[in-house]
Amino acid sequence: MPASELPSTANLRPDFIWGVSTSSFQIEGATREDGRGPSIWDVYGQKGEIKNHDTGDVACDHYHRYREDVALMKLLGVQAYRFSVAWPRVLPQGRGSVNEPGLLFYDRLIDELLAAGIEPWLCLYHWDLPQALEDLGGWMNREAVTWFADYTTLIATRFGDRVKHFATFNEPSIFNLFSRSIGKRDPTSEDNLHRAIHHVNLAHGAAVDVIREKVPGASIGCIHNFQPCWPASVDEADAVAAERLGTYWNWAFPDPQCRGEYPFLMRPAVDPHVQPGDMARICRPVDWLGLNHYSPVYVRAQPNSMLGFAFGEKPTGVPLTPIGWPINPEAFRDTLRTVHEKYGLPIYVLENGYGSYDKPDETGAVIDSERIEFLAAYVGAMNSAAASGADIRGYFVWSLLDNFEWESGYSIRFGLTYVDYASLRRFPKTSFHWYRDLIKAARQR
Ligand code: GCO
Repeated sequence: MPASELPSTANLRPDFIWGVSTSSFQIEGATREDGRGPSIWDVYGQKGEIKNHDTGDVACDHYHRYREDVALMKLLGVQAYRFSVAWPRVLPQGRGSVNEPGLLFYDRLIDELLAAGIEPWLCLYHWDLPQALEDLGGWMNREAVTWFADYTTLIATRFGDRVKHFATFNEPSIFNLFSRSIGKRDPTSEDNLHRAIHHVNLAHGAAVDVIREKVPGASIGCIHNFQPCWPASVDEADAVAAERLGTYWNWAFPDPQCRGEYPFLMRPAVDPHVQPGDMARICRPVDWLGLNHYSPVYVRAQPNSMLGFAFGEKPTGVPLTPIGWPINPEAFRDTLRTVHEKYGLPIYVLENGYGSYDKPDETGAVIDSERIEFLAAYVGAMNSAAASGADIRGYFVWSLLDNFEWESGYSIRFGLTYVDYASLRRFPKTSFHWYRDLIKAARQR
């Protein structure tokens, strides 16, 4: 599809929501300002382990530039903005004393969004666990359920008068499967993995109950990364590894949260951590499923590793983004259909985007036609999924801004807006203008 052409959105609901997404650690900076405590990603970055020794200390300086960023969202014409609260900014030790300046930042951000006519979608946890809680075992400690419920009480009580859309977690499967690399700890045992998975599911259920009690009319969900896991070869061992990873990547959280049971494949390993009544504590009624999707995952068997898998080679000829992620809009369409059929809940696509190494041209413009082609193809695929009955209610691009891309630091750019990290100036890319035109056209239908 030529970059300038807009995909069809004819099968999307008239009240479909167009948005953009970010997360606290990836854009805020000000990691040591106004009483914020350290998170596990601050500590990990201070060890120099992240590419180019990058850290989240400054990031996009959103903490000071949030008004400018809300103005960018208004220019885009988005109806909603998904952000996350940095737990250690409001509870520096993760529990106990509250940091008022931290709460005031989110008050200001939420008020600025509402004044701009943009709906705040608040995610409670996007990976920046307070280090003080990690030191007590983090998600491997069942106490984390209480810590998270208390944190949720603080947030729901403070912001529930203005925020009505809450996500408990961002991508619980991803931070459980891969966060073991944080701090380069030796891969922890599979038993610890299943312990953490279960406690995060319990924390989700506890948070849903808190929000239901504190915020009348709240709309609550959890944001999952759903991506098909395919064997990298025809070897049976790779097929087994792909099936195993797919279970943990896609179903280890939505199954207990929405169906009250773990997938069969993981029950022998997780059951030892399940106490009487736990599954009912986890399976609390939610209003929607958040769906993050980028690409299918190719898997190979890796004996003597946690869960026995590794990422496999992509088959030759598979189109890839500059950062090596397969481009497959049909996989996105099929994933939307599968999730709809499996859970029957409204779906909001809360992350979809294109990672690249964008650079300004000699005129200073950032022309990202490949990102436009990617987004057009994926929006078209989403429209097809809706045509076949998937109840899709929103699409949020990842991301508003170039930002801190975890282990890759600032080397990879996902933004509709280019961030010059030296000056912190923002420059809308051509995809920014394209997305603005898409939203305008879709909303005029
Ligand atoms: C994720 C996270 C985001 C990433 C984005 C690009 O899915 O990993 O939610 O924080 O930055 O997906 O990798």
